[in-house]
Amino acid sequence: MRFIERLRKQFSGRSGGGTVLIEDDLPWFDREGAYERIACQVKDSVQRARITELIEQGFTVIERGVDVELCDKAAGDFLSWRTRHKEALARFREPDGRLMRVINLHQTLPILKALFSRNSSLALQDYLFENETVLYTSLFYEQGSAQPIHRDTPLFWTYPANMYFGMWIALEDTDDGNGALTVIPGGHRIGSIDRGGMAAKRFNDLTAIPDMSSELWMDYQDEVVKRADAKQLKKKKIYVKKGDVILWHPLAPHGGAAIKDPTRTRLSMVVHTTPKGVPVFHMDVFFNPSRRVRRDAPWSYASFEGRSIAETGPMSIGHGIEYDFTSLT
Ligand SMILES: O=C(O)CCC(=O)C(=O)O
Ligand SMILES: [Fe+2]
Repeated sequence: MRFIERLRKQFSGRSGGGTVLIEDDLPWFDREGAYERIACQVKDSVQRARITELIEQGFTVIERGVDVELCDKAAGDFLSWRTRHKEALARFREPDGRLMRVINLHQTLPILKALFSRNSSLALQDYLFENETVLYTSLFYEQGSAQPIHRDTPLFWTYPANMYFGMWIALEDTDDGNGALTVIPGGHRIGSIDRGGMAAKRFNDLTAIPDMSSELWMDYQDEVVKRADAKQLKKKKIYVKKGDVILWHPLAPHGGAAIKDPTRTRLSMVVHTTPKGVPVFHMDVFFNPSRRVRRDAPWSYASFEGRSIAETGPMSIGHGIEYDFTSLT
């Protein structure tokens, strides 16, 4: 281990106060007394309605959460980046031609950071997090994801639990042609799932669970969908306009609708937010509830327009594909 890393570890160990277990706590706004507190503290009726929708439905839409001119500028910078790297990007296309989602593109195209820092949904998130909202990671989509319904929690598991929002920003209008974002309203309230028990069916030793296990991912998402079906909850496509922001609850089941017109783009960016200093864990922790973890985030934050952006790594595309992404500037 390099000297500087050793120092950092020692320092964070001291200031972080050792390790903790992640209790399966719901956030304060899902607990008793939340409505009274919100009624008392949030005077703005539009803001209060959004918070109520987020609590009850698992998502809310902030219309014009981002200025449309900024959206056009961000889309323009993405499209010129795509043109600049047309040849290189060809290897990162799915068999149906769609570009794979781009991870942390905001680190290459700074305009994308402004979609976060100038986003009017941040006030609401700061309030619900009871802390400063930070950008943890981002995903940029050229086209609809057509992704099956899922929860993000196995890959965005925080300490304290459920301190995460998905903040989805439309850079174009969405409809059935380009595959709107889909949610299951109420799907965040289907009871707790015995993740440790689920994992024990796949792994004799829970400490052997990797960061990402496709089997466990499927087991968990299948259970989420099964429970939502049992409660007769239905999928709903959320049609939005350029500049609108969809904010989803950490436990909200969501996905991408089928794309009817594969020639269409659906330029959008998802920012995964957390409160500042909160660490985020993956499946090795999510599926092993007795695993102790550090209580503080190991990454540092850069400042951008008065907001904090976690230094969680440079841009990349596709998981586990070896490539020198520094060439795609
Ligand atoms: O944009 C979409 O269609 C889905 C995105 C999503 O599920 C995610 O980024 O977590
Ligand atoms: Fe997701």
